[in-house]
Amino acid sequence: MTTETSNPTASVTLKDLQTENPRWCTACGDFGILMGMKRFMVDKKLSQITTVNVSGIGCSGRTPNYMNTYGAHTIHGRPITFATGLALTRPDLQVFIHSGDGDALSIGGNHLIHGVNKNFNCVFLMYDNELYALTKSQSSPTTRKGHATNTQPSGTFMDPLNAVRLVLGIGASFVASTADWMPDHLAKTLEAAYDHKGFSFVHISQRCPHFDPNNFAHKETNWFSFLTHEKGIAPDKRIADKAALTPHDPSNLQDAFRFAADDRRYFGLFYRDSNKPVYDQIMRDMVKNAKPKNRANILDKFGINDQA
Ligand SMILES: Cc1ncc(C[n+]2csc(CCOP(=O)(O)OP(=O)(O)O)c2C)c(N)n1
Ligand code: SF4
Ligand SMILES: [Mg+2]
Repeated sequence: MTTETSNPTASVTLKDLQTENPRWCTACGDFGILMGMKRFMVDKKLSQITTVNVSGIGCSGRTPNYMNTYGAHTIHGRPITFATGLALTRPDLQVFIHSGDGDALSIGGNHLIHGVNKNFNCVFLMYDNELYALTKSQSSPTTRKGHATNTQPSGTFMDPLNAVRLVLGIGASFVASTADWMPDHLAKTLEAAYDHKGFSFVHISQRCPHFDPNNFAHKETNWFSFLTHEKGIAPDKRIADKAALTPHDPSNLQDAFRFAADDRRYFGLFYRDSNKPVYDQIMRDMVKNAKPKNRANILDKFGINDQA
């Protein structure tokens, strides 16, 4: 999401970013994502006054309240609308979108399609706890088959929607995947997403111990692999020696689809295309290059001529 102006202030610290205590359940994965965001901002020396965190609604939607930056907790499924306006009019700002699996793929699915396709400049964090948490455990598009929720108490009967495959199919220019319990990998993923110009889609496996305590065996490493490449994202340093590593060139779209469809989960950079046109840049260039028009009597040509 590289922006057009350089950082105008001195380094930010973790303390500067501190706000009220988050109202999430104990051990919620959202704490890890919040910390990953803060660490990334400190490492990258981002400014509080040019960073905007935008969210929809959900437990995930609370993050902007807990970062001492500018922010907007918007409405369910609509953070992309708000963020598009910011990206169009304020290229000097760093725009981060925080959206849950329900927010991004159910009510906001249509907006996600067009946001990804337009490739406007932002980092999109999809918190995937595989259910609607704030509204107390309903099935979401990513709920795993067989998992019981309040809306499907005898077990969800559909296969989950694969968000990574979906956005690759739409033509995303940047697709990466990480997890809330890997702070080092999460921060590096955000850094790679930020360095990319365009819509950077970051899928985050997120624990919801309150409604789904057995999801994600976060202490084990035998169910996933890190995608590795010199131009990719380095594996999480705390567990790199225990986890499987899979070489993958992030310019190879066909392989990206193959890994996305695999039963095994992969963390790392699936795909990056630095040449895809960026919507807000195109729009700004259009405005800049537009020829001035004489606006006098401009409405007359739309009038109905009674004499004709
Ligand atoms: C227009 C509208 N419809 C429905 C709701 C109720 N609602 C609030 S959050 C939510 C689902 C949130 O799920 P997700 O996006 O996965 O976020 P999580 O809570 O899991 O982080 C729903 C249906 C709402 N607030 N607004
Ligand atoms: S309900 Fe789940 S996602 Fe929401 S705060 Fe609690 S643990 Fe986190
Ligand atoms: Mg959710």
